[in-house]
Amino acid sequence: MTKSALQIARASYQPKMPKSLKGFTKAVEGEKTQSVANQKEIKELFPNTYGMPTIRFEETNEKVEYPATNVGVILSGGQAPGGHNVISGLFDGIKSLNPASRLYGFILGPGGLVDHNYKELTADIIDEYRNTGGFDIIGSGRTKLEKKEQFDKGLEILKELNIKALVIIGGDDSNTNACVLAEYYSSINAGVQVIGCPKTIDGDLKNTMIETSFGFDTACKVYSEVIGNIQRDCNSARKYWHFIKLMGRSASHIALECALQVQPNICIVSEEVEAKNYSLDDIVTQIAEIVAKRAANGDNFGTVLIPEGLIEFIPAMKKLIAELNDFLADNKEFAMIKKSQQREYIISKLSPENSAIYASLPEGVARQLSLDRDPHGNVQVSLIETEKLLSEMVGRKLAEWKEQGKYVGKFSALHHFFGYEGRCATPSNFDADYCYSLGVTASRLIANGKTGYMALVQNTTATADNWIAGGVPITMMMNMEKRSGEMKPVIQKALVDLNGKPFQTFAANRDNWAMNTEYVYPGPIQYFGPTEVCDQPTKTLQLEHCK
Ligand code: FBP
Repeated sequence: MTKSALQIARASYQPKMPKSLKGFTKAVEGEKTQSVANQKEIKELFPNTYGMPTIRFEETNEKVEYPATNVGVILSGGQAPGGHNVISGLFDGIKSLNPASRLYGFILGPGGLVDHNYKELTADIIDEYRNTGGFDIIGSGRTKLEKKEQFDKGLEILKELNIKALVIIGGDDSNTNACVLAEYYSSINAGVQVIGCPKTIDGDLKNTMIETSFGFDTACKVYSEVIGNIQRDCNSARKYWHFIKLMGRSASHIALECALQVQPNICIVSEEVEAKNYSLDDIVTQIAEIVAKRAANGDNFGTVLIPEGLIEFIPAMKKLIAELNDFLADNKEFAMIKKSQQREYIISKLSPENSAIYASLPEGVARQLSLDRDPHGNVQVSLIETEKLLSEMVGRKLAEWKEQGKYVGKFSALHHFFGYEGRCATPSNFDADYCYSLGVTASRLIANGKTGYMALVQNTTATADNWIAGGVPITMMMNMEKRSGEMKPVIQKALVDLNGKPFQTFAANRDNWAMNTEYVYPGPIQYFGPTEVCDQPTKTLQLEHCK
């Protein structure tokens, strides 16, 4: 395989690690834990893995002999930069404790465990993937591990390969499933430990114990580089408004972090939209007002950042989508209606409130809402081109204002969606170091016989030497939520905290950024060079840690 110069140089990068993981370690138990909410229900559902103490690893001079242990690893869900480093850290970690230990990777996600699809990850394979982006070492998948039959089928292959511990690298749902699996294997004395690792570019797997999910750092830096480039182009040509949608599913962490990095003219935060009960028209009016004010200053250009999940957070759109879901699921007649008449048909059938909103939507978006449905009959909101929806509606509003003599300016919009561009990027030094440390930490949790824990690395705004490695019982992060009509135990998702420092900092600056072009151009991620350029964590982490 031909490699780029950066790939070759990166292959020999030695990730920085907490002092406590470099030599011999001992596990120090903290307080016993409770789930964040619904303690009674969670305790009943997880009798074997509930209430365990937190774990912190400390350096020791005492050498302990560890038996050779076979370990399995799974990459679950969407790609996030640094996954390969979790695996290389895990590999080096188990080998450092006993060179006869072996690592097996299950292919294409949790489905690989159920289908007995695996490969042994040997040193030559691991070396090919150190410090690289992507999940291609074993692939990833979104199969949900939730049924007893899947657990039992998985156990067959774990037994056959003599695997004593399984590491599941995933987001909130995958780690919820890891916890259910840990509980089940404990309850039947299967002799298999299960350890989770916090992954997702979305940044929504974080709490009092987990400071950040891996991949968020790199993905945000990649998007910010490109947005910065667009801003420089925008400020050079001074003729376009750029509407930029950013991945992140429900939470707006990515959009907010990018806003803090690049200082755009506008950034919408879904959590604020919901809290303030904004309508689509409120959002459109706010954007149009800024466009008009900038035009009055002669600035017919700007940038708007839009979080992927926005549409679901606009209370009125949520209601419209719910009615459309029910209406289309029960309506046999609809499929018979000619395409050109479907819009009018829907408008005539919806409740007056939703009908008016639907009628106000641009043609393309209205069609997406009525046609693109997932296997459960839901509108696939992620396919809705919110960036086009907003720019079209802003354009219409400005045209009205122009007729009324309230606006004089030119409005020309361009659209972008950044998501996949960042998910497999070469991990930043932060993610390379953080992920490698998470992998080594997972090996230590295994060596100490733990199950139902998530590997954690804290104090991440300090230098890596001073990071703290340990584990948190997954049950501690859980609460009960309604999923597909049923109450289920799940890891609580972290949305943007409107009282938190990152949002507050953005809110304190946004009026200035809207009117005065204060763009920041972060440039590409730097892998080699001074630490203040190469090793900085996200603005979100720095602000949360008050730096
Ligand atoms: P995870 O939550 O599994 O980490 O995935 C994150 C994500 O990148 C979201 O931001 C995005 O909405 C989704 O995956 C896209 O999914 P897919 O890869 O299936 O297109």
